[in-house]
Amino acid sequence: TDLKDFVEGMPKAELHVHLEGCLTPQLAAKLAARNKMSLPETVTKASTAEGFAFHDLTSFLAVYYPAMEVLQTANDFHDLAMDYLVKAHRHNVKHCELFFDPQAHTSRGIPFPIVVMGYRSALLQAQRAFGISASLIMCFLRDMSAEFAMATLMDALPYKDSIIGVGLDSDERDNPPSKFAAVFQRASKEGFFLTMHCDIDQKNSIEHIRQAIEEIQVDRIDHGTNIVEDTRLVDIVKTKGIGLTCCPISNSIVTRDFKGKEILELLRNDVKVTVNSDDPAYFRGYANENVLKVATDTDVERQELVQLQRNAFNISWISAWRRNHFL
Ligand code: ES4
Ligand code: ZN
Repeated sequence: TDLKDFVEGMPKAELHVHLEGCLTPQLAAKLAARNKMSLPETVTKASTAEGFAFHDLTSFLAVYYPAMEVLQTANDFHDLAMDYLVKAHRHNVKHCELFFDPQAHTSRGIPFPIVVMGYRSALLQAQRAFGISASLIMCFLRDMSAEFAMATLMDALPYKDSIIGVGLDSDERDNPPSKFAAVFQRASKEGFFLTMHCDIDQKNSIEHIRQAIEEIQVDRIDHGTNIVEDTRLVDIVKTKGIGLTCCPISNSIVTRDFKGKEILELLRNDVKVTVNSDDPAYFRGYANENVLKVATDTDVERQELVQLQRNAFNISWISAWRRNHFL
């Protein structure tokens, strides 16, 4: 078969997608109208028919957070999640674990339960309608305080039925994993799986990866491809079965390198690397486009494309509920 058909036909799992990164210009306009708001000028300016357009992390974040203003009601969060889940289903995604940023909403006055209940109802509806399995991973904003993160963790305790893990995102510079050691220790004690973004801060990325593995004891690392520079850390992730959730199209824009070489090197070294879409409305690529980028821009073999999806199902938290999660 044609490579594109092969990629589209593969059953897939996505473990690194931000729900707020699924807000398309079209949906933002619809929600703004419904809530009788006007879109911020930065958001309108970055809108194109294919999605939002920008060229680096700073210009991305300058659109990403202001665009979230249109998310006001539980119904808005529901529609955002459903918009992604319908597309994911069309891309043959069978299972997804979706990041969300509650602090980006609670900090502007939206109550935590509104956010989670809206997302949760979409996940349950999609599960009934087309059998896709989906759960939530709550990310803490690393450029905010550890105290705010801890308070947000407390808010999440009644929602363990849909929130299976916690993560860490936003601006990595000067915000190392160690800043949140106590928060992640408590989250682990509560039965949440642990993951963290480690990549964007090139300067300290190896040290951040080391902290995530040795001090936080994460179950996965988001991005993390810079680990290829450190054979000791590569050996540890192999031994512990720690998976990496890589995002080629996102990296090609934010770091100007899609990391295909690193993804392939790690894959061939039996590290559990996976391919994901990160912020598909902003980077303009859902599951198929991201896998296809690796398929066409590297010398990866078809069996290896299958292995990337095997890795994703293997490192997913699909059935491995932690024993103390509901205690
Ligand atoms: C993100 Cl590309 C990127 N970097 C940091 N934080 C994020 N949250 C959503 N997308
Ligand atoms: Zn991400």
